[in-house]
Amino acid sequence: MDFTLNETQRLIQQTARHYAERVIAPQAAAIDEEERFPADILKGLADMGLMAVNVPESLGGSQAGAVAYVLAMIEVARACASTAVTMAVTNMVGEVIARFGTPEQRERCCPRLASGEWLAGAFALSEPEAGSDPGALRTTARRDGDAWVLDGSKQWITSGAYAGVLVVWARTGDQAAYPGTRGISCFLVEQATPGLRIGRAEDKMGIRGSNTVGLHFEECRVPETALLGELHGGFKIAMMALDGGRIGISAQALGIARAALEESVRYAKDRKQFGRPIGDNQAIQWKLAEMQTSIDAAYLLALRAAWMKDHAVPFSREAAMAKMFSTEAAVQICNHAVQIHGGYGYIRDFPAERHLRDVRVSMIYEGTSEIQRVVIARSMLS
Ligand code: COS
Repeated sequence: MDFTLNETQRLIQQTARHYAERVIAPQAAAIDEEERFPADILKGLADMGLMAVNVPESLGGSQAGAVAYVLAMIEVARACASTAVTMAVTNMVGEVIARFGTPEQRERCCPRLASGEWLAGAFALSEPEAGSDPGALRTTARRDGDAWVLDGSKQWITSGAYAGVLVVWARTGDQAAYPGTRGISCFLVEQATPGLRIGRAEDKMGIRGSNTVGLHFEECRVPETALLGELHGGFKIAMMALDGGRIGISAQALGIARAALEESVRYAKDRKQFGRPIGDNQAIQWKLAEMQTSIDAAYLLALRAAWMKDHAVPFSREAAMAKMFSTEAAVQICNHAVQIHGGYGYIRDFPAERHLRDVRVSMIYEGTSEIQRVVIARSMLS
């Protein structure tokens, strides 16, 4: 087995690391503190091709593959989790449009997302009553002449207030004729479309620099060309996009965990108690050893899922395994990091507390840990 990165992957990793360390990391605490949407940073990421890593070059993307995307995501998340999730969702949106869009949709949206002309894309699937069960969504789209008219509400939408384009799922077939997940379609709605109202930003525990809002569609008219993919075929598009997205979130969690571990190692060497560095104690050593081992295991799971995606091998189960394991390990690692830092882990002078707040949501969004277990077990039993 060859674990060597190819030249493109190495280049993307180095580019992301350099930018993350030089530009993003120094701002991360302020981004969190001020709940600042990192617009300048996102533009910088776009200039380096990191907002459309898996989008074809012909559409302005980097076409560097899923493994390269994982590597970039780890570096960005290691510096700032808020920036990383914004990057993750935008990459997912660009990819879904590149894959399912008409030539016109691809050419209108992908280059704008890739270049940063549109700072972000948004993925509007969840609703107040439809989170883990998106098949229960209630937003509707009805045909009116040559337009679609959307009505309903979405919730937890990352970058909803800043996205140039929002991918929106709505019910196009009535429940009787199209039960369950069958009558759902997918639409591209651009920012400032009349009838689209952006709700208030959520006051979150972590990733406070990312924007999370509700969306309200009130007689929101979009042209018939806004339909993405096949009529009534939207649910599968969401599932396929989330498969890829879950690899990204597993990498985000890994990046945050890496930062927490590196800071823990540094602190264990510097901090003296009872006349010697706390890292001399086995209690600390064991924690560090377990943290490092979990990170390596999570890294291999994420890379395997990404490699399968790059090689067009079905990867839903592996993406779910990577997300479940990486995010749960990362939460534990960030919790250990706070413990190793003692009282200093609980105050804002050190980043350990931010990592713990930031990482927690990774077990929830893009499919909870419980849903990942459902995906894994179903694939085993089917
Ligand atoms: N790729 C392609 N198609 C898929 C798929 C995937 N990964 N997963 C399911 N499908 C298809 C199924 O094959 C089925 O197709 P048919 O209608 O042709 O049989 C259809 O989609 C419905 O699938 P299923 O019956 O399994 O749907 P369920 O409602 O039972 O939901 C889970 C399945 C739980 C996996 C799904 O609802 C899910 O992922 N939930 C979490 C959603 C989520 O991540 N929310 C976060 C939002 S973004 S922050």
